Amino acid sequence: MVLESFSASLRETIRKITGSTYIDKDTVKEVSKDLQRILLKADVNVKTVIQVTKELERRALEEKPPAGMAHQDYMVRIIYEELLKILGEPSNVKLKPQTIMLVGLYGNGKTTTAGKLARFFAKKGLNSGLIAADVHRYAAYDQLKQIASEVNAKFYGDQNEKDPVKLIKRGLEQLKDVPVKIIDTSGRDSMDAELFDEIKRIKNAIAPDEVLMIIDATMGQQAGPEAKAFNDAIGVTGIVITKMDGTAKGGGALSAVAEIHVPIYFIGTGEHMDDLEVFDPKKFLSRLLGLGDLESLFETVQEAEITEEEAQESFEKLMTGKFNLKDMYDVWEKFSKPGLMKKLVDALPLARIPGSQKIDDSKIQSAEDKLRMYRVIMDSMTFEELENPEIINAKRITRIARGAGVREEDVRMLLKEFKAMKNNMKMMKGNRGLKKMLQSNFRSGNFGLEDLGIKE
Ligand SMILES: Nc1nc2c(ncn2[C@@H]2O[C@H](COP(=O)(O)OP(=O)(O)OP(=O)(O)O)[C@@H](O)[C@H]2O)c(=O)[nH]1
Ligand SMILES: [Mg+2]
Repeated sequence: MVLESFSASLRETIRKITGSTYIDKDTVKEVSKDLQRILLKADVNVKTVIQVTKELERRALEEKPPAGMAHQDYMVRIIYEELLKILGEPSNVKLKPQTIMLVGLYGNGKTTTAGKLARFFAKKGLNSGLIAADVHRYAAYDQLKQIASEVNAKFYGDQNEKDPVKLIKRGLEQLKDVPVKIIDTSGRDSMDAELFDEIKRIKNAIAPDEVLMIIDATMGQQAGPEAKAFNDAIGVTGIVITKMDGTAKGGGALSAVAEIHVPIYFIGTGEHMDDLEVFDPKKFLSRLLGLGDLESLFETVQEAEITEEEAQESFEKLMTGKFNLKDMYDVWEKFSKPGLMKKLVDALPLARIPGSQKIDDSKIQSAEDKLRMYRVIMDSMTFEELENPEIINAKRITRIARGAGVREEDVRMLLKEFKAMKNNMKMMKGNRGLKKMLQSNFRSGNFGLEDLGIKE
């Protein structure tokens, strides 16, 4: 994904800051120049780039970091805050029964997004019905029908009906027991009066709860005026920027759209039905900056089907230091899904650690291999051993190693790591304030930069 190279350069800049011994005028200038180059490359408009970097320079030189915060960290925080300003305010669909109308230009991804949204709602326990209201393109009916079956959504369409308003009204009636109704409308080559007339007529007739505009990221800064035109004409409640996976212009589209003050709800990151991400400016940015995003870490854990209760339970066990190998086995089992580790690592606050290396895929691979090996080792332990690892003596180690087909050192390493983890947790236990904060955040899933000391 092109965003990755953007992210890599930003992380490089952050590393430059956290790795420097002190922040002087030269460092500030250099960082500001780096940031200019990175933002321009991401297609953010020149005026915004200059505004951001000027403010960065001013604040970095004039402001004093709050007590206890290193100047380097404060500079990272300023970058974060200034970039956040160009991404707009977070907002999103509500998780309740509703009618959503999708609008946008030809080929921008409306029909695909209809399916992605149905899947998004399904994951939250809400079924969707898709209504094919693109009466102009003959193949549109089949395309949406196929997508609906792929995501297990209900479908309504009528290839003989040429009036979209009549069609939609019948569709809404048919699907009245389905909580979320998503209406796919037709696109045009360019903004024209006919298109606007049609979508205005639909909107007035059915009064949808949400009018989502679907915009292709490859439009870059041009996404701004397009969004403005649609918003002025029919009132847009939220925006989905698609094709963020394939373009260097994503930054241009995001910043230009945010400027017109219509919230960006989602970004599309691929052609598959799962390639839809909730757009949360804070999360998005901390991930780009490599500051770690514990909130999306939490989400990833949830995706791996760990319920909140399970997470809470594991957390409590971890915090009491009373967990045993079996608990660790359960957690690792969930974490050893292919690809999950990479997601987790991407979400962790690694880049903030001065001198830390970017964790590359081969390292992740070897961590995954190691976890897999540990699971094999644990598979050849008895229940008693898993519950009371203290009883594992040299004789037992020999037996376990043989059973798992690994070296005795590997078994010892596993036990050593387990012990270290337990000790760390015990040390944390002594810190009541820290425990309380972590626990309440853990429960609400509400981790943020604040927790990393970036915000006061
Ligand atoms: N890479 C990528 N491709 C996407 C994304 N969203 C949609 N597409 C592709 O873009 C093309 C057009 O998508 P559609 O969903 O048909 O667009 P549309 O707005 O419904 O088009 P019309 O109905 O013709 O106006 C398809 O090939 C999709 O697979 C995305 O987020 N990433
Ligand atoms: Mg379509």
